[in-house]
Amino acid sequence: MSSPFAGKRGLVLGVANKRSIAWAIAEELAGGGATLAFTYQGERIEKAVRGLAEPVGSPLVTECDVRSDEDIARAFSEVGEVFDGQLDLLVHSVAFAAAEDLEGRFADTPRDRFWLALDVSAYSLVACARAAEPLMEAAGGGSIMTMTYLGGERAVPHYNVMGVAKAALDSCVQYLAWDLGRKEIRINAVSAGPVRTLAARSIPRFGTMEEIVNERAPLHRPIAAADVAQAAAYLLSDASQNVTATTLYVDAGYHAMGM
Ligand code: NAD
Ligand code: 0WE
Repeated sequence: MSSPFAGKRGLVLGVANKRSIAWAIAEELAGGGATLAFTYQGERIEKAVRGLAEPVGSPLVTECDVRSDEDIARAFSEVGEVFDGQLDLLVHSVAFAAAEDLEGRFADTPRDRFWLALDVSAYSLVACARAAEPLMEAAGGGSIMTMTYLGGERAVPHYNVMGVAKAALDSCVQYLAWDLGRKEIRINAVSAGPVRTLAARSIPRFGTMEEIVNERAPLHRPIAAADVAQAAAYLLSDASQNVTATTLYVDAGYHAMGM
């Protein structure tokens, strides 16, 4: 099984740089023989994403701000063009909350920034799944995965509005699984422990959080993006053909602990 993704066509949302979880997943898929299109948010990171996508032979790198219905429609139409109207795999690895809402009190989150976090981090999955649906149906089915975090199920200090967004995202996975199941489209989530990405490094006290997990998780070790990528690859591959609407934890077992 050296080429589990041979002949598969995928779209990856959420690469910002080489440390992005989305990039680790892309490397795993491309290594398994998949052909991948990429979207990026904003000109600031375009060069980095093009630089990563080119060596893996990507036929498409295009801008997509997930807050924009027009961007999503254009990006998926371009994907349809390069992949003959078909798509097998979709990786959604996108989240955003205003930095000031990831410190201080959740109770102080203003209305506009509450909706911003839910728009980018949860609704975007619904919009992208809907846009992928006809392409995956044409391919005879497909597999979608997204990235979630324990902070959507329990209160993790400072995760705040992102936790509420992940709770919504987790629920979206379940409702989308029901809608898309009849079309042989599966959708699942990977719940990762703290991974040192760009988004993570800018979070105050991220180091302390990693230490807590290393001390309390059954496996007492940190999580690498590559570990997450292998779990994602399983959920995207035919090896998980009867698995949908689930969450796979890649957190060294931390989620099972009560203290
Ligand atoms: P990252 O910063 O590399 O990835 C986040 C991505 O979201 C970036 O590529 C960014 O461009 C994109 N994004 C933000 N706003 C967007 C918008 N409006 N339109 C389009 N794209 C937008 O960080 P990451 O840690 O790789 O995060 C990827 C996913 O993994 C997120 O859903 C995050 O919540 C989740 N996650 C991360 C960790 C962790 O510890 N790093 C743990 C569990 C889950
Ligand atoms: O989902 C995440 C982080 C996502 C994220 C990160 C940022 C940093 C930069 C969303 N929005 C932003 N906005 C920015 O301006 N994780 C699971 C990693 C994470 O973030 C935390 C965590 C963990 C774990 C924030 C507080 C507490 C724990």
